[in-house]
Amino acid sequence: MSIRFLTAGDSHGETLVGIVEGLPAGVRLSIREIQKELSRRRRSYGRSSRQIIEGDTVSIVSGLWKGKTTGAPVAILLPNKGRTVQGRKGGALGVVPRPGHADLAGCLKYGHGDIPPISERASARGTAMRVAIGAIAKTYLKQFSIDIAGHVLSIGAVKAPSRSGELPAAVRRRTARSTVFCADSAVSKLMIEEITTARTAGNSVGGSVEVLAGGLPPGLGSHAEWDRRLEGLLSAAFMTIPSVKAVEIGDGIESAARYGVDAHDAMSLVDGAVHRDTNFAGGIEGGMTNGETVVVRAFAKPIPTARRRARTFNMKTLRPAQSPYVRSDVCVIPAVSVIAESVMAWEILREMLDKFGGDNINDTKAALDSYNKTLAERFRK
Ligand code: EPS
Repeated sequence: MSIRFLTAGDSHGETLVGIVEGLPAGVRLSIREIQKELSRRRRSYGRSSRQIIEGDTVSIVSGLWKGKTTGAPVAILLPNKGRTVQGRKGGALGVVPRPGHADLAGCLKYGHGDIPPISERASARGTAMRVAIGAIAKTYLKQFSIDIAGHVLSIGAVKAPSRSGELPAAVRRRTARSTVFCADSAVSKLMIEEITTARTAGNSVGGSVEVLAGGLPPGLGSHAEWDRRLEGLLSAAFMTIPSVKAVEIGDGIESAARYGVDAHDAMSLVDGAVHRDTNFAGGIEGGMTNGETVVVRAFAKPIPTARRRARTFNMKTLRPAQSPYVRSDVCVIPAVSVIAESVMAWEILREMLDKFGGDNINDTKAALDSYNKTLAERFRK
């Protein structure tokens, strides 16, 4: 079966819950590794005081035997410490819909008079569980020597260069030194200034991230049916990250302005292996990985909550109102880079398991080894 996951939980409710089904048995999961990823998501310049309150202490309550996966569903708990916020109980937050949030559309769709039943679930707090599940996916991908790294490409008007030609491990080393997860130290400083400027103005700021997945075998995804094309699956998944409004695969945007042959990655055979000088395609051709690094960029709007209020109305009095404010992040783009890594890890793991199968991880590895052997012989004289 294909892997799948479900999440439940509210921003200020008792706990976030995750259930992952279909993972092959025999892989050791480390709470420490999951915890590390959760703290990367939480700790970057520009986050709100809520992130100091949250410790993100994760536990796995089923699906493991002696620390290794059993093949049964893995259930994850991530309790919230920041359980109270004005508005969960009532007040302006309860009846004044904030532009840019799910508040208005959700209340209209589900027929609620109060906003919290919508805003609590729509909250980006839910991305903590996506990152916990992504950490599990990364642990599986390590078994296949697949590595994923994200970095911040831009914050507001400040831009860093793409790292699409580099190995994920090199990008990870560089971003680890930056409080905004930018791989370029000079640009990193400018990004910090950009966030400080937005904060001083009582505003928020958006930006973009780039995620690289290296070590992928060719042939993940398929050209055979529209809904199996990997570009589509990845774009859809990246677009589910809160605030993300656009996705680019490889040099998609620049390619639109190039002429035919110049927009594609010429190939040659070097000692029986396919070699390319460029990777405009972002590692995907015809809906399938081609063996090059997969490159996805995601563009996120500034988060809608800020000290500077927006014009809206009160759903009870029907009078004009200012959007309510308690606290907020100024910039979540570094966190988006971590969430985006998790999204990429999950999508790639699902494709790997769809192609290579296996109820035990050793079955999956054996199928991958056999495929790799066939490929290695393919263009040998
Ligand atoms: C969020 C509002 C804020 C964010 C939250 C997402 O929470 P609060 O209302 O408690 O200040 O901090 O994000 C997280 C808690 C998180 O862990 O990312 C929202 O409305 O989406």
